[in-house]
Amino acid sequence: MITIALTKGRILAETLPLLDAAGIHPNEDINSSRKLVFETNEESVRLLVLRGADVTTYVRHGIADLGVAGKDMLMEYGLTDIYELLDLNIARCRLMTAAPVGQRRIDGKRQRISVASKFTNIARQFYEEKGVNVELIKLYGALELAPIVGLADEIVDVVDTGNTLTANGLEPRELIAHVSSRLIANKAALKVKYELVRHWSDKIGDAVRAQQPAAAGTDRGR
Ligand code: PRT
Ligand code: MG
Repeated sequence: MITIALTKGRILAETLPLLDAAGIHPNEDINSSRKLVFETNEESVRLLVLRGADVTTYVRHGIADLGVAGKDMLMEYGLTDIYELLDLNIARCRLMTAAPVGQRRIDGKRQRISVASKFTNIARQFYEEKGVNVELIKLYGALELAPIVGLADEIVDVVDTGNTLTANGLEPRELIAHVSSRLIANKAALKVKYELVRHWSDKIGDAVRAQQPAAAGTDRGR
């Protein structure tokens, strides 16, 4: 038996076609169901549908053997007991800093700046490497509000089109990392269930290459 933890939301929408091409078909429509566990046409494959941050936890603890999560989540929560097997080349975006349009950057080397993010580990490391002093404020959503109402000078968030920043009077500043979703595996499962894990990661890898032959491994320029 192999258990695959999927990230719900926009990643799920792009993961299901890959699983389909790999020959994994859930026994019911994941999108219209409120269930969290799904059996599939493959007796040996079961799917869990979770929040991105929880996918890393389930895989780390070996409850799920494989998982699909954004690189942002892997960077934030770390790869302890986890292997990154494949870049699925889906749900691409960028981790960026952002600030109100035209707002002058406070000299963070002299003065502490406040940064709001749900990615506080990533943010801490990024500013630390630049020698900028930050006070980090952990938020769980609607980050774009924080600089407007004076809760923070800057935010660290994932950006796709940038429309959400623009709509809230913000502009992207520094690129922290390019993000796409990854297939991850529990390290112990990779040894104990090597054949099954290898079989399905190969199938999913084939599906990735078939879906995006030209774009694989490259940036779409956004
Ligand atoms: O539910 P949760 O609070 O965790 O996040 P969410 O609802 O914002 O996103 P969700 O659950 O659908 O997917 C989260 C994962 O998708 C992230 O871990 C990323 O790996 C990936 N991803 C890809 C994105 C985006 N693109 C993205 N654009 N996650 C979030 N966004 C947000 C962005 O922060 C902005 O608020 O979507 C909004 C629209 O983006 P723009 O730049 O196109 O306006
Ligand atoms: Mg969501």
